[in-house]
Amino acid sequence: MDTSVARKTNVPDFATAYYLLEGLKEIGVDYLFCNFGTDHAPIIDEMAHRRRRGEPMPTIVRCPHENTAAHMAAGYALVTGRGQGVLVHVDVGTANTANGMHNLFRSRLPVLLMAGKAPYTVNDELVGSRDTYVHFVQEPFDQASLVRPYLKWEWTLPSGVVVKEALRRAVSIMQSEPRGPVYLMMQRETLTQHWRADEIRRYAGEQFAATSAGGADPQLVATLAERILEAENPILITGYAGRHEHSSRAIDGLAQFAGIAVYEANMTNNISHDSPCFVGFTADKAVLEADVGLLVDVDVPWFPSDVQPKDKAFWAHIDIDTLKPGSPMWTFPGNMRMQGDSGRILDQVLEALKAKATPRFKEVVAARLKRIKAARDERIARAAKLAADKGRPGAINPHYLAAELAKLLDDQDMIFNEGVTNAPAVLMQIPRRVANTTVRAGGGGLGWSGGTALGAKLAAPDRLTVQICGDGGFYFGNPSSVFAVAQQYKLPILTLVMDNTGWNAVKQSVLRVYPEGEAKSANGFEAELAPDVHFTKVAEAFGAYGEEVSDPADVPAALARCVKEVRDGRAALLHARVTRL
Ligand SMILES: Cc1ncc(C[n+]2csc(CCOP(=O)(O)OP(=O)(O)O)c2C)c(N)n1
Ligand SMILES: [Mg+2]
Repeated sequence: MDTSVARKTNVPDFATAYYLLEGLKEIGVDYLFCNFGTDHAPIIDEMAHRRRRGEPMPTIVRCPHENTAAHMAAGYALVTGRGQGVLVHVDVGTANTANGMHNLFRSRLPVLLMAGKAPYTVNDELVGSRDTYVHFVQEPFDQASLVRPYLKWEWTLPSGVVVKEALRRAVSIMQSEPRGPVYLMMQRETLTQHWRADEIRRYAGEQFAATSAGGADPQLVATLAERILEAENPILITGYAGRHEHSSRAIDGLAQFAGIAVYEANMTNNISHDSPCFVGFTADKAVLEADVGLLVDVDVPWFPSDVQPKDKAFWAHIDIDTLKPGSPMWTFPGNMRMQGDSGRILDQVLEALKAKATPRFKEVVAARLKRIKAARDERIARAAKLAADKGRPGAINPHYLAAELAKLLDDQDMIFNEGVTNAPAVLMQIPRRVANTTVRAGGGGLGWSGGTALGAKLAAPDRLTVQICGDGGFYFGNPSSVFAVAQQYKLPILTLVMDNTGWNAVKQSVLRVYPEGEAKSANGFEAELAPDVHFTKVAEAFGAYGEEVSDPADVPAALARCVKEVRDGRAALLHARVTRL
């Protein structure tokens, strides 16, 4: 409501929530993924107000579950690099985003999480005072503690007069590398406060750039170039450099110039899998032999319980996040650590190397590239052999299933690989040419792939976005909420459920710790879930296309039908009965 008349001034006067919506749009929040409650009454009223006045505000995407909202923001940020808004209900809605905040934080993806707080007035002193039961029970002492381990910044808006300042601060922090979630809480009485438009400070958008990451100290660069010149077995392991196109190009360029074998560790694909230097997803054997190693934007390059690098090896750690301040324990080697933009740093290294390269170095590199090619050929042959076994009826081989899906995908299509124990088959059988098109979560909170595929689809409508999950992951993802959003907002995604009848990862973990234990003797791994379920019905309930496949012979046609449905605009789910746990 415009109360300027009542206050005898020509300057219009609006509620804080009005400026909040305006400010969000100004900082580049085009979408608000929302799950509403009583705390949002002022915001919902101002949405209608701004709409009536024809004024810009973020597009609202209503998500039946917060898990979908949080992960849609993840998918959108993965594609665009831009954090969006997630608006949830006080402490309870925040709690429901905790799994998502964990995943976004560990994936270094930006998001502005916002929640109301229970009103603080109880006697109707102010507009927005407590007026219902839940307002008396939804006020914990420390609401932010529900997600604090996964935040870069948090604040409770103290007054509407600083709402735009608060948003500027939030966006500067979430967009600065390493990116991640920020959290703003707002009480109803603050959101209903009125302020004259000239009391709200305006900002030029361009004055709030994120902090940009730079290159490295030239002396360290020179030392690393020397090491690479002398190396016999240099390797490079990367996890998330491929989120930036220039880093992907820099890795491939350096690797090809210096004959460096490139391995990928979680979370995305970083260089073209057609690159002559790309050799796979497990560096274990190479780590044992490497004399020079580059860890580039990576969280877990190998498992130290499986493999230890040589004592005399030289490791350069080049990362946007060398310190890993979010991890109490991080012990991977670094004879030098260079924090910054990996693409810029690797370009510096390549330049230094080119200046120093001798004819002898070029000969060594040529020989090394031959060895790398042999390792590549061996890996590709192994993958083909694994895919050739189609499995049996009721036990489709995941390698074959994934290889058949690969035939239907374009280079720009995106895979969200939550295959858990079948994730390696997906990686191996679906080689990607474009960086950042096959993604796993940086975190470990299951239930992310559906929402993330939806958010990516919203950001890239021309791409096919594919959710691949296990039967366990399917449940965690609140699939009814995912398919409801797919239907309501016309975001067709492809869901492939690899159903092995339960939690194979749980069974395998017991076997790793107790290879000959009680659980094994009794064949009691507490891992089986309900048998003979029909996940297609969940999709069908929301107008999506669903198919079940259990005979390997039917896989190619079933996949083709599902992909066609999605490309034609309707979400589809293929429930595949794969090798049982
Ligand atoms: C939110 C959450 N709860 C529990 C786990 C522990 N967990 C890790 S893998 C896994 C089993 C997943 O089952 P499924 O998706 O079917 O994959 P499978 O292990 O069968 O390959 C579980 C329960 C987790 N990672 N995240
Ligand atoms: Mg399973």
